[in-house]
Amino acid sequence: MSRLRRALLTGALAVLPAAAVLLPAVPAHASDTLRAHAEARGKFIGTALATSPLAGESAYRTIAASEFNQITAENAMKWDATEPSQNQFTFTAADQIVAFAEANDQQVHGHTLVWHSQTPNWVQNLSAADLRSAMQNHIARVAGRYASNPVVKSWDVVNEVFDDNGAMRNSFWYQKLGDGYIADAFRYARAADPDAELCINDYNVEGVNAKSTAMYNLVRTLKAQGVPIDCVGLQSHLAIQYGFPGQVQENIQRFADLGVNVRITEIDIRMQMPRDATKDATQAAYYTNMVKACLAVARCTGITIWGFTDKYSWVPDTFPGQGAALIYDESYDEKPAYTAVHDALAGGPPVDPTPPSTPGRPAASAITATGATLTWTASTDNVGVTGYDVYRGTTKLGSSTANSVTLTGLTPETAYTVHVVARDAAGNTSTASETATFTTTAGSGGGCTPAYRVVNSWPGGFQGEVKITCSDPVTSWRVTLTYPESVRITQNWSSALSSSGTAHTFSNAAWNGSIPAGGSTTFGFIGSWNGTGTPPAPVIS
Ligand code: 9MR
Repeated sequence: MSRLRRALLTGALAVLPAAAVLLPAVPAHASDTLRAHAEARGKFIGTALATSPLAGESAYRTIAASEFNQITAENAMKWDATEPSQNQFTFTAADQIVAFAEANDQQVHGHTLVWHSQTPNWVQNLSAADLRSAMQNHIARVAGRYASNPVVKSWDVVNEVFDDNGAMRNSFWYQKLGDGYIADAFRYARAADPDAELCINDYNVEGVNAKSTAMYNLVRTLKAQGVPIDCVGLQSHLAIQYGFPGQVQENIQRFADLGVNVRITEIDIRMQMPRDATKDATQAAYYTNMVKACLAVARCTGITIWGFTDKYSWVPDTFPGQGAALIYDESYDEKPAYTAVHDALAGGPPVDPTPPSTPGRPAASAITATGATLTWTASTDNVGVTGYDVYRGTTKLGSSTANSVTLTGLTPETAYTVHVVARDAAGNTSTASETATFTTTAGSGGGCTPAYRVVNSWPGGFQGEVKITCSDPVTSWRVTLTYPESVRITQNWSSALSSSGTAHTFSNAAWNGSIPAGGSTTFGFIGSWNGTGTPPAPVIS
């Protein structure tokens, strides 16, 4: 029986005044609510709220108040709600959400400042210069309104800027302002609310794929440029018929390693209707996986479910025949998905807040044209060090569970300045070690010839391939493809990729460095470019 049902039967809700909109939070120690368990783990568990049931249904309010410690407005803070006509701001609905959160000791995530959807026509019809100043004004007024409100802690500054293949979405923002609108939006948001956590948010970026890699590269670039970005939102609109995304925890961790927080911002997991026990169990397992992936990474701050009851969900309207995506059914009864989220939050050891100590400065030995061994003084940790990562700047060159690693695939006659970071099982990372610099030796021939071809292309993208044939045996190889500025490499295989500006250097993966005399090996990649027809040819070196 649901907690709400029990409360109704025992008359606990009868003491509420009929018109009560705001309920006090349930103290964590007095219940086993989702929020109590999340708080014990140092995470938030949130829900998106719709203003109409919030005003009209006590069951909706009771669960929203008691089970969650974080709130996102499902629609009330979007541009069409807050600035339907230029410079005419309305905050009635947004303020209701914030007031509910204040009354129930919940944090609010603002959603969303700059998006191509739910943005009025008047915005879309502006000239480039007017659009930029309208964006600045909108961010200043909307984020600025809540800047001094302690419950409004974070904002989705830009939403859904990518296509699924990793290219920039060709939205009216991009068409008129180019991709610089993203950095501008973050700078305007920081100016409007210096203390808020500022996020980029998107869907289909939960696992490691072309789109999440494009997002990763953008965040890395923005950080390198000093743009104030603090967080990445993985929406997580999943469907059981499409399978669970691959490498979710690894994906969260790689963003965390860039020095940004990660949040699951809009999770729901839909199915083909009707529900049955098997589908419910699969859905529950997917919820478990997502919650556990977030719990496993210290910088993943929490999980927001996109609503909580199947009575109110965007899914059936958008995907006819699909639904039942949330953790309560239409009668506010808990589903197996509720238990899954609950048990994942409740299970496991408590949060470990302590990172490992700083590793010693690495010492290089066995330096060759393409490799070197690094050794350093081990870190210590209150629970245990689980591994080390070696970086050159922000590029990870290698990982190891011990305090030594052999790097491969390096470039001959090149200076490498490297540092080491230690991590523990909770995903905490140490501060960086002092750097060490070594220079690889000159390479030896091998008589290798790269043969490049485009395997397949489509508007805005192509699949490329390089076959390397060597007359002498080699134990490592590398090929640099220099494309025009418009080309991005979004995915590669059978190779390691290091990009510097327009030069993309592919080197061997761990398993295909050795090519015998007369032998060959092939690697491939996906490129995107903002054109049609024949993809641009690279200069090969
Ligand atoms: O759930 C929202 C729905 O009520 C709106 O009609 C819809 C309009 O585009 O937006 C839904 O929320 C979206 C969110 O703002 C951004 N990510 C995808 C969500 C589901 O479409």
